[in-house]
Amino acid sequence: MLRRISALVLAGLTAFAVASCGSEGGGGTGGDAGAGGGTDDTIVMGFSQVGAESGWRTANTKSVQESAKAAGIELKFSDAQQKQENQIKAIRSFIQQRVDVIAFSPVVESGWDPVLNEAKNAKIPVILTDRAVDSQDTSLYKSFLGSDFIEEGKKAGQWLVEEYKDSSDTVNIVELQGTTGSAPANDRKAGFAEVIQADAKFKIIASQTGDFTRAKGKEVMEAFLKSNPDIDVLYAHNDDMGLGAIEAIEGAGKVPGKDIKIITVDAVKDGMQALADGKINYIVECSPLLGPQLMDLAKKVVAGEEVPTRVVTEETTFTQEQAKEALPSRQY
Ligand code: GYE
Repeated sequence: MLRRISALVLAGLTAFAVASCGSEGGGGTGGDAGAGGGTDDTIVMGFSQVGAESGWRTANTKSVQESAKAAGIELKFSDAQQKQENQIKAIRSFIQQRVDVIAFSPVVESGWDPVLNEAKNAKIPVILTDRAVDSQDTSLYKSFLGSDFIEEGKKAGQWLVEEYKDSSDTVNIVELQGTTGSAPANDRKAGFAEVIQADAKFKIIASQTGDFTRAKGKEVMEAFLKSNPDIDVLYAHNDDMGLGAIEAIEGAGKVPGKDIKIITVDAVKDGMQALADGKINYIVECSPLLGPQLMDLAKKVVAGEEVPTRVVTEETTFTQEQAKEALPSRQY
């Protein structure tokens, strides 16, 4: 009798395991077969991207799409156009389709617990890519792959401290923040502030969001220039806003890189070109090439292997001279 029961249990378990392996078996019970797409052993990943706001984002999307292909992972890609509600919808739809793994780059940090709990209840693992969430419950995701944005902000501040080390004059700084509530905007601001506050000569006289876009960077910089005649430094949370601001500065008859020194983050090609041309003074690198590492993590997570809860991207910084050297071989 006992034997019969264990045989039955075993058979049941095997059937469950087989179902779980395939793309349709991400943990749901029954339902619309084939919705997950792909053949039985193909991993299906639902990926919710922030949008297409910057050169960084374009390079990141390309990296994710190309790496999925190379890894034989079927990618369901969704563009949220910088809106959290679109990302929540996309994630719900991935859950409904019972994909094997969900990866997403959260546009803002807060407000994810309900939908992440839905994924957890459906037993679909989640990998945070590029940006973090502020959930206290770390069981809601398997891993967070991306940069240390606080560190990036600190590097920007350290360059400034060094640049003005021989002067005691006030340094008037304007700041173009990234998307309000996003991890890179919060952390790049905090890291920078932490370093410069050690010296009272550094003053942030204006700080506003430019939404990580060129157009908004230009618009906000125009307003900054109108209300502040004496700007020494611009700190922009990404290259694109810095590039937009350069147009505003030139439009106001000033010389970017000289009259107003500029620090940005990302190091995408257009930013590096402006750095090499002397219009930007310093760039803190933030790598968008997260695709290969993401696919590795996804394979492990789907196979039930342990993965590190945090994977930090390696990054450097560029001066104008270093940009000239690096430009010819820059991938993005
Ligand atoms: O710096 C910016 C993009 O989240 C690191 O988002 C990313 C940031 C990047 O729009 O250009």
